[in-house]
Amino acid sequence: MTHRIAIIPGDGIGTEVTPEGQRALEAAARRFDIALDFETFDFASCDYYLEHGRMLPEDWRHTLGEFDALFFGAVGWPEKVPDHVSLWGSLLQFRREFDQYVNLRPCRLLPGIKSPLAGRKPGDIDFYVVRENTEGEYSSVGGTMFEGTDREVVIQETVMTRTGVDRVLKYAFDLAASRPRKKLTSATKSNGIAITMPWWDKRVAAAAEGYPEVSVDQFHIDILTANFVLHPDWFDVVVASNLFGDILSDLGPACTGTIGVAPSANINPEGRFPSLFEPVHGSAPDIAGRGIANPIGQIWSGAMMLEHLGHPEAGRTMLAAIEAVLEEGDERLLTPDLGGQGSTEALGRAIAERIAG
Ligand code: GGG
Repeated sequence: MTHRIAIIPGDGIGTEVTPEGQRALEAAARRFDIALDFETFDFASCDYYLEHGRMLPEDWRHTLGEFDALFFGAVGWPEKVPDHVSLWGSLLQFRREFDQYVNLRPCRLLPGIKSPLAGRKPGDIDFYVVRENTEGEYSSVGGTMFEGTDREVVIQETVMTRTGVDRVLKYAFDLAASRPRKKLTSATKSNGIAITMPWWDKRVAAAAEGYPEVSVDQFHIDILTANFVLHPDWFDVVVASNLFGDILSDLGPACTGTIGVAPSANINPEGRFPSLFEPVHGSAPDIAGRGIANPIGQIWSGAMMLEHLGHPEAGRTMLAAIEAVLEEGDERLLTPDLGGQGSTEALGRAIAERIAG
């Protein structure tokens, strides 16, 4: 069976790291005899917007819906297109229309990387952020009145549905139950956000009844961010609303040395639509075009994609190759965020060679 993969590089360093992700995937495919068929698209980028007046072609749902998975780079270049236009016009459309309601973001201190948190070593930081990915604070419900006057009013509603929240909680509890520590932490703010968040807490408590083996705690988001920095070893699976999950899944990888290595999977667990795999980092226009972006987040996202497509050994091999190259610590290969002088391509090639075996 051939897996059809749509590659959507997007903007900035997305166009530099996706080829390295593809190189690594091709190496894994050769080694494990997996048939992958790639097609690359130029839409979901600000340059496409400047040419066409929109981020996506009209028939994008049909075009991308035919693929088994989407391999995405990054979106956003605020000097070309306002960020909310580029994000809402592309990535958020994919997540919503393809019902990718779980955003799974591993946060792990890899060997060879120095955590900015004193004394932490690999094994000390190893948890998942499970981010609700289709509703919550990322809502298009709201509006503006009296725009540009002293009476200007701006409203944006948070939208939480029982279906939407319960299904992501189920995913997070299932994940926690499958892990040795069996621990789930919920991100809340029910003291200040006094309608949606107490309700979120109630849905967590209701879901917990089905998982007596999972120990559950919760923190308000403010102290939770502090605890990510002070006690990252406390966490196993952290479940959060869309906005809280977005913040936590940048902070978590920052605690592991660099956001450049962090992967993510935007999953439609039922498999009705293609899932999307992308690094957590954005398009980084400040370093785009210099060939120094870290490709590991993209390559690790490729490993998650192969696991999702039913090839766990290939995924594990890709991650082991990343770890081996990091552990060797050759500064000529490591990108500047890892303390080296290497390039995106040099690091990508080194990892692909390891994957090839
Ligand atoms: N590869 C991730 C990416 O392009 N991120 C851009 C961004 O701003 N994302 C916000 C989000 O994930 O909600």
